[in-house]
Amino acid sequence: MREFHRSSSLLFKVFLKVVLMWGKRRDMTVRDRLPFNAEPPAAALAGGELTALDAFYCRNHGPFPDITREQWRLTVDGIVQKPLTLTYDELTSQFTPHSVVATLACAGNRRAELLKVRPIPGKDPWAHGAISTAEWRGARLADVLGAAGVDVDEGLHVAFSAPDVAQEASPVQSYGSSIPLSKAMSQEVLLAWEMNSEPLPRVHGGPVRVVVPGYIGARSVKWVTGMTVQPAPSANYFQASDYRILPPDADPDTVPPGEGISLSMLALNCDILVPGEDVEIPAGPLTIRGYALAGDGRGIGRVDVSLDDGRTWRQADLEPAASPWAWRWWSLTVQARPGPISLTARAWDDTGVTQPESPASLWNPRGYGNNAWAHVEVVVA
Ligand SMILES: Nc1nc2c(c(=O)[nH]1)N[C@H]1C(S)=C(S)[C@@H](COP(=O)(O)O)O[C@H]1N2
Ligand SMILES: [Mo]
Repeated sequence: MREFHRSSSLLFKVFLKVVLMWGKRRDMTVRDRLPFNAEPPAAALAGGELTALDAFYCRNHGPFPDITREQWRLTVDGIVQKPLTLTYDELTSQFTPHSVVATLACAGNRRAELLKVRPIPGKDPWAHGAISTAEWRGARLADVLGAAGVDVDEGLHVAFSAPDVAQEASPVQSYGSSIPLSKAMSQEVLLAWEMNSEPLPRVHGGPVRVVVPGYIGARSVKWVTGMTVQPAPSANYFQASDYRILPPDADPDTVPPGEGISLSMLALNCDILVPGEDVEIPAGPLTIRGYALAGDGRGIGRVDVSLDDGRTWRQADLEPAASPWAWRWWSLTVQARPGPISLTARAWDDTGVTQPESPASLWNPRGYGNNAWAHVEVVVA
C-alpha cells in the first residue's frame, strides 16, 4: 500500500511536471510559469540544425488560448479589395504549402549579459537559449494577401492580432504586432500550421501562427486570428511601445508610445553553446561550437574565435547554411591547457560588418538586441 502511494504520488508529480512544462524537456530553465516562458540549456540547442520540439524556447506574454482547428478563423481586412475569413480547412487546402527552415530569435535573448552592466527591472534574464530553429510549413502570407486582393504599396503595413491577453501591457490588451507589407509579400513569410513535420503545438501558436524569418521573434504572432492591411505600423503595445531600443537614459515606465528604435530585422549575432559555462573540462583537444546568424537577407562571411579576449583570433569551420533564414553552425578544435580559459567568438557578415565588442556599449533600458561578442568562461582541469 505504502509502495503504491509512493509510486502514485510520484506519477502525479511527473504528470504535473509534464503539464507545467508543456511537453518540454525537464532541464528547461523556466523563467515564468504563467505566462509560460522557458529556455533550453545551451547544449540542447547545439544538437543539430533543427531544434527538437521539446527543447524549442517558449516566449509568452499571456496565457495560451485554446483554439481547436474547427473553431479557428482568420479574418483579412483593411486596405484589401476582397476582405476574407478563412477556416483552417480552407487555409490548408486552398493554398499551396511551402516549407522554410527559419531561426526564431527573441529580442531579449542574451539579456543576462546586459544585466551584468546595469539592472533591467521586470525583464527575464534570458541566457543563451531564447533562440531555436524549426522547419515551418504553411501557406505563404503573400498568397493569402493575394487572395484578398492586396495591391503592393511600399508604405503599407500588415498588422496581426491574436486572442491571448497580456496583463503586462499598458493598457492590458491582447498580443499583436505588424510588419511592412513589402516583407509580408516576400516568399519566406508563412502562416504556419506545422513545425518539424508535426502539427503546430499549442504552446508555439497552434493551430496557426505567423512566421517572419529574419525578423525578431515578437513579429511571428502565434494563434493569429486577424490580419489588417493599414497605412501605419500596429498601435499594439508590443509594436508601439515594448519591442524598442530606448536611449540609455530613458525611463521605460514613462516613455510615450513610438519612442526609441522599433526592432524588426535581426542584427548579426553569434553565440558559443559548447562548452557550457562553468563546466570542468579535461586538458587536451576541446571543440568549441556555436551558431552565427546573419541579419535579414544577409549571409555569414566568417566566424573568429579568440582564447585571449580578442588579442588574437583563429577562424572557425563553418557548416553550410540550411537556409538563408537559419543559423549557421561553426566549430573550432583547440588544445586546452589546464587553468581558466576565456572563450570569445565574433561573426562577420557578407557585407564585411562584424559584431560590437561589449554588452556595455549596447545596454538599453529594456535589454533588447544584445549582439555583442559571445563570451564563455571555462576551467580546464
Ligand atoms: N500571440 C502571441 N504571439 C507571440 C507572442 C505572444 O506572447 N503572443 N510572443 C512573441 C515573442 S516575443 C516571441 S520571441 C515568439 C516566441 O515564439 P515561441 O514561443 O514559439 O518560441 O513568439 C511571438 N509571438
Ligand atoms: Mo520575444
